Amino acid sequence: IGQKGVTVWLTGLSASGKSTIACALEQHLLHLHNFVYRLDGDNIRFGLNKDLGFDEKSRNENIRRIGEVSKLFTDAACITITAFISPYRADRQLARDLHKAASLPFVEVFVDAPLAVVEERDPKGLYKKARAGEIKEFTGISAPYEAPESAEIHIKTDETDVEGSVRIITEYLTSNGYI
Ligand code: GGZ
Repeated sequence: IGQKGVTVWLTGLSASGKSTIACALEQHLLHLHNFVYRLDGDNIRFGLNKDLGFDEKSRNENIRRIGEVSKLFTDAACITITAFISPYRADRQLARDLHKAASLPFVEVFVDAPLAVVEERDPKGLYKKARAGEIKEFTGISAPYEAPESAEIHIKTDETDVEGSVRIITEYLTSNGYI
């Protein structure tokens, strides 16, 4: 097989579109006959990381473990797509450094939507609950989101649809020789 691995690290607020883009990207790359694995809350926060909550230390550890796991998948020549808020710059940098130390490529994708937009979307009613104080330390409301300053890819999901987002990421992966 010719495929080399790459980690595609999506970061952004809750309801910014990370999971939707990750699923669509996974499908697209599978159709192109790539090995792909997607890490998200469903297979990580309910399994490996079910001991972790949403305080700052727990999020640090959540992202540290996800960085290590994505490194392993990518080392196994997989296209690894991660979809976590990963709100702290230092945590994303640590995940990037882990890959760098293993000479594995890491592509950070800022899935960007203004707070007003994600709060309006509020598909699970979490922002409403956070505003009411029913959820503590909610990202964007009562916990920080440190936006990337030099992500490889920046997608504004209030201006770009899912297909457009998948195209932007796929073109980046193609032009850099990852797929
Ligand atoms: C942010 C929270 C919180 C708090 C529960 N803050 O939109 P969702 O529901 O389906 O995705 C969010 C998910 C965030 O988990 P991550 O592992 O991506 O977070 S981090 O990278 O910061 O560790 C949201 C839900 O969990 N959720 N409580 N307080 N999001």
